Amino acid sequence: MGSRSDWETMRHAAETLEALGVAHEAKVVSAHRTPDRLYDYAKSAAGRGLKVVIAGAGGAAHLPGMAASMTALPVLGVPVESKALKGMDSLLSIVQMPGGVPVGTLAIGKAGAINAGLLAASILALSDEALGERLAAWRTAQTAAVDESPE
Ligand code: RP5
Repeated sequence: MGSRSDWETMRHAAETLEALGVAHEAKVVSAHRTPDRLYDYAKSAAGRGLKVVIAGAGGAAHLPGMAASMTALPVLGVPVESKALKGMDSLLSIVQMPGGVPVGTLAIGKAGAINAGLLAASILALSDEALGERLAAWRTAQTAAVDESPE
């Protein structure tokens, strides 16, 4: 994520991965304040054994796109809700990538962070049967938890 201030949103991605038993790490890597850290992180990600990158940032949210420009791993972008523009700035910064450098962009805020975790797990489950079963169980539990009655 681009800042420690993004953790309140991005922790939902981490918690989702935790619930599914997916190994992960969480780092602050700013495209603007720590460009060298971003370069090192993106360039070394695949070699360190990472399989998917979830990049959350707000405002002029260049982190996901810049990460995607430096790794062939799938990059999932989470637009963090900004104070000034409610995350519309983050969303548009992340989603409007030029053809050739994809970022899979999720919803603004908590829902996007949760879904980034789920989508990362789905990608990993393509080659991990046990994870696929955990993901299916997670979805079944979610369905069972939805009451039909509103009261
Ligand atoms: C972005 O600027 C970060 O991703 C964060 O969402 C936003 C504000 O950062 P702070 O000023 O709170 O560190 O780079």
